[in-house]
Amino acid sequence: FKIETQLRSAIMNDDFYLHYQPVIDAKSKTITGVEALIRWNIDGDMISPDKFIPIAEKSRLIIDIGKWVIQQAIKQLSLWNKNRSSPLTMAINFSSVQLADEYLFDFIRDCLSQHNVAAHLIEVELTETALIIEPEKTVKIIQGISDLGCKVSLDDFGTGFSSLSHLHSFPINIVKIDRTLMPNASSSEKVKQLLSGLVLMIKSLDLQIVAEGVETESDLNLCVKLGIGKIQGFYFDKPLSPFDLERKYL
Ligand code: G
Ligand code: G
Ligand code: MN
Ligand code: NA
Repeated sequence: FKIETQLRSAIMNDDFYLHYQPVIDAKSKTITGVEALIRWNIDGDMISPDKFIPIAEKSRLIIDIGKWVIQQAIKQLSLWNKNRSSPLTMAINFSSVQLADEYLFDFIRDCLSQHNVAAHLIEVELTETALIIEPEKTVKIIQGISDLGCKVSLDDFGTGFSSLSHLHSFPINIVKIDRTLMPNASSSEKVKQLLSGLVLMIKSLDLQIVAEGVETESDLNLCVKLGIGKIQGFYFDKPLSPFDLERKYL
């Protein structure tokens, strides 16, 4: 399988890189952190992670790719936080396959200590798909991540397998509301009602909320009105190279 072979050599040759999307405080409109998103070019063409991550998962190459992402993101965060009075947070996407790696905790702990980064600044993003595969085992793993001091985010909430039980049966800290729940010009009042109800519910559980896919000023105003704490989306910026993120935000 060609792309699998290419993935293997990309790991060897250090061909991946990370872009970072700013996460913005809804009230102050200042940056509070970033989400790391992997990028890969072959011969100048960008291959979307939506395309290669599933292949990397099937072949378990995602374990090594994931380690590279963790290491790189923590190193970058350490550099950015050197000169800051309020440290940035770093959200990192995790695949369910990575959770099966028994050395994951040790690896994260070693990276944090090597780069002198506080665990509470790291947000491990999991999707609900990851939670439903082996729930009992997954609760223990998430608890382990929590015990390291890292935060746990439930990503893409409101899509696919969304179940409200996930909000209380897993030790999570943050809910990221999927961009499909952000109203756009053509969406009905019902979408806003749904979002509003969802936000109330998540807040009643004392979980932090990040709204994804905020693309317009009206999305932003709605989020502020609903009391959503943090915003991510094209209204502020797409995922940026470290150079561009520094130039625009730091
Ligand atoms: O950045 P972009 O919209 O292209 O990301 C597409 C998808 O790929 C998103 O669902 C995102 O969560 C996933 N993704 C991006 N980077 C990583 C990564 O480092 N690890 C994993 N497991 N998924 C990632
Ligand atoms: O699944 P996950 O939330 O990890 O995916 C994040 C991806 O969503 C990023 O790769 C980014 O390209 C994409 N994204 C971020 N903000 C927006 C937005 O405002 N609109 C749209 N359509 N996509 C976004
Ligand atoms: Mn994510
Ligand atoms: Na998401």
